[in-house]
Amino acid sequence: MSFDEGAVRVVRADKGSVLVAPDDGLEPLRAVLDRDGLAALDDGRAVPTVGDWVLVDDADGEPHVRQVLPRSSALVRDSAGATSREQVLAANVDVVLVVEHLDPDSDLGRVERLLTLAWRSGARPVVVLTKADLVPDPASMAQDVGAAAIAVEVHAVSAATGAGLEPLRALLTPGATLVVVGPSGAGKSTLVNALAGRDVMSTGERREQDGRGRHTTTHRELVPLPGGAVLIDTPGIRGIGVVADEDALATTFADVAELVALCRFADCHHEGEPGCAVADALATGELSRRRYDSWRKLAREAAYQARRADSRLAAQERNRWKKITQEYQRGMRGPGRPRG
Ligand SMILES: Nc1nc2c(ncn2[C@@H]2O[C@H](COP(=O)(O)OP(=O)(O)O)[C@@H](O)[C@H]2O)c(=O)[nH]1
Ligand SMILES: [Mg+2]
Ligand SMILES: [Zn+2]
Repeated sequence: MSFDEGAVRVVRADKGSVLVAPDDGLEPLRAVLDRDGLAALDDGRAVPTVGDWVLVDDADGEPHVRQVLPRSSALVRDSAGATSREQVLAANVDVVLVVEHLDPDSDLGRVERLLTLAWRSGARPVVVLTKADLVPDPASMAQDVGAAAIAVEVHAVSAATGAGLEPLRALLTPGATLVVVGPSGAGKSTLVNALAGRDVMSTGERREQDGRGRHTTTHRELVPLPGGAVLIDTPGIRGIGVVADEDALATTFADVAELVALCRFADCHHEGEPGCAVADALATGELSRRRYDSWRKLAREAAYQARRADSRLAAQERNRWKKITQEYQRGMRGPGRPRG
């Protein structure tokens, strides 16, 4: 087949290569990254990730990724490693399904964290509460979660009974890209299978049957759904880092942001200053201590990452000038002048 005509979608990204889905709907094909694929990282050029649209060149017989097209949205996590780089989890996503189980009890702090990640991506978040069949009153539990998910649809579903899946099916419009994020065991792959109408992903249940490793979903993977939408399944990511973004935080915590705007001092730290609207709301119970703590925690992380990004930027700038200076000095010696 030929890749001449237009972009193809990355179905799965591996080290040094990607699987792409050709338009003809045939089996995905492997394309290697350019030989300078790793150098591209330092260059700030995009390394292809699942959901990316890429141009592939197979003129020399071996398909390789020539270019990653600009992204309409990117789900970015802080990869907190020594390299302190951001990791793009998925690209060109329209809807982020924040998946959380109802049993055991939902972790609201985790939902808030993933909502912040979703808002920052540019995609629209929707909360999906799984395992509704295991609790007596899923509707009221969904309402509680809804209080922590301002301006976001919250749906309680059961993949076991099929209850509550209809509103999610409504999101699967032709051409739409959705991604599921959430802890391991929340039922993400089970949900993907339920929406796909067939077992495309292996789930926790199967793992017990065929006795394979502990985590069944090991790769982020793009699954085509009937009707023309695609869904990206992800493994549960422990301690997912939110990448600094004041706007995303202010959207997730719109209620807190509203209070902050009412504090008497513009630079209020909400630590006992007079006229602090946040403290007042805590005192009356209008703002819960839990939500306040969750907001403070994410805000601190965001501030830390912003500082780290700044120093990273400064280091890059220093390197850039060093290079320019070196090139300039080489230039002074004269280009192409015979040596000695
Ligand atoms: N009762 C019940 N169990 C579910 C539901 N969804 C998922 N599970 C179970 O939860 C476990 C983890 O599911 P899995 O999809 O692998 O979770 P993932 O790690 O988020 O992909 C499996 O044993 C599923 O059968 C549900 O709606 N109801
Ligand atoms: Mg899974
Ligand atoms: Zn205040």
